[in-house]
Amino acid sequence: MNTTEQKRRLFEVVGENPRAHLSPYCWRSRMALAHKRLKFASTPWHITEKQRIARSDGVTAPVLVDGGTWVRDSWQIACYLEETYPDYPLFDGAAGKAKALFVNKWADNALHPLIFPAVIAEQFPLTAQCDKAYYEERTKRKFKQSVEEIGADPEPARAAVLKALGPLESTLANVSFLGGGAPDYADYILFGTFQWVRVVSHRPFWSSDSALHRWFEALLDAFEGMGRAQPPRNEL
Ligand SMILES: N[C@@H](CCC(=O)N[C@@H](CS)C(=O)NCC(=O)O)C(=O)O
Repeated sequence: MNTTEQKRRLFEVVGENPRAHLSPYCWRSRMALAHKRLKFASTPWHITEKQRIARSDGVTAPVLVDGGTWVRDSWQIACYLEETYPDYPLFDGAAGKAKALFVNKWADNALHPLIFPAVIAEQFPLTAQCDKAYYEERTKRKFKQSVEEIGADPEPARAAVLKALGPLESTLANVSFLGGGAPDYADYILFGTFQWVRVVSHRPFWSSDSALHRWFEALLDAFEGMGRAQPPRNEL
């Protein structure tokens, strides 16, 4: 590990298998750093290890440590990187940033709550042993149902996800990326979402002739195949 990598670290959630990078938010930051051509060391983190990220003033990953600066939350990390390292912009100016913010909120507040019940039964076995009780307790508190109850019948949730993805599919049938001819941060936000699905679930939400498939495969290949180097569910 060289000095730059030691100084720049990204705390990323991993499962029991440390090769299981299963957080959609951490993938956003990973792609943003790669887009900026910034080297970093990945610091595997379990969601109960709150003490290790206490300096971030929060309890969630991703957390970026850049020299002496600690930044938490994937959106804040993207904004920090854009301001601190203006080369290779993540957003096309203020308009691009506004578009990405909408995509960020759509993913977090509309799409992820639909995907969660569709994949949780396959995801939970990958969860780190030390996180399992916390994860179950937090799920119960948040959704008033156990992991088992939520995951019992994924089919209605899958149908809801497919419906929600309609506008994204028809958009990508007309453009290469949400960034236009090349990906920008809006693409990385949604790449994070579907990389999460690829890591935790055996079942993709699209067929191989869809625009979403073409777009996702291109992003898996980006940055010398950084995303593709992540083993999918059936290899974990
Ligand atoms: N808004 C945050 C969400 C991050 C988040 O929820 N991360 C999860 C991992 S996927 C986490 O660290 N959870 C720990 C907990 O809920 O205690 C972001 O975009 O970074």
